[in-house]
Amino acid sequence: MNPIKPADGDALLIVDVQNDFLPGGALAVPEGDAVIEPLNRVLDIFHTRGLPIFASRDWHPPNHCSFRERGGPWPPHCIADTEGAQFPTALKLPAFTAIISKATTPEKDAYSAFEDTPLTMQLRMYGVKRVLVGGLATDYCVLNTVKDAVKNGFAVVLLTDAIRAVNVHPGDGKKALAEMRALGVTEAESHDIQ
Ligand code: VGL
Ligand code: ZN
Repeated sequence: MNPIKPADGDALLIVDVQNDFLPGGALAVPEGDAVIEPLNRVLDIFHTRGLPIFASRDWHPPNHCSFRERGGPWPPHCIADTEGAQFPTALKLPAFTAIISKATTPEKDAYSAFEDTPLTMQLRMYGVKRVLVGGLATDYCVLNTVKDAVKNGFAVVLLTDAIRAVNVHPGDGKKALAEMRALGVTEAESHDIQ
């Protein structure tokens, strides 16, 4: 693979790497914890170069419409200010990481980190042209975040070893990957980021 050398105009965007999406969590993504090591590798590069780092988080109220007791598809997860909503301590986020909270109101869900958040504005303020994306889950929040990134005019590098799928329906992760490929997204592994 071609090496990618992050520089001015690049940002790292980590999607929803939160305790509830890791093994043992309320909405565990199979092998969700496997994204941490590759993300830490890329985090270190961005941190060292002083490049912008964004981390989105699912940040639901306790009565969120996506929860089963309200007829939604998911068990309660990532309730604001709970342990399950925290970033895992193993993920080495620098202090200046810009945190993007999403799906924060009871009546609306949002899979994309761009939906009802200031992310586009903040990326533009930093002069970002390209985002490197990793996180959870490939078939939900990563997919929808990548689609919106492309829609909003950003080039996307998908960190393929730093994503994992829920796969509620077998093959969802592969389908999501194909959908992102069709948008012209570049794929790279964390080791290709230099
Ligand atoms: C997500 C399901 C429900 C995600 C969030 O971050 O991919 N998936 N809420
Ligand atoms: Zn959610």
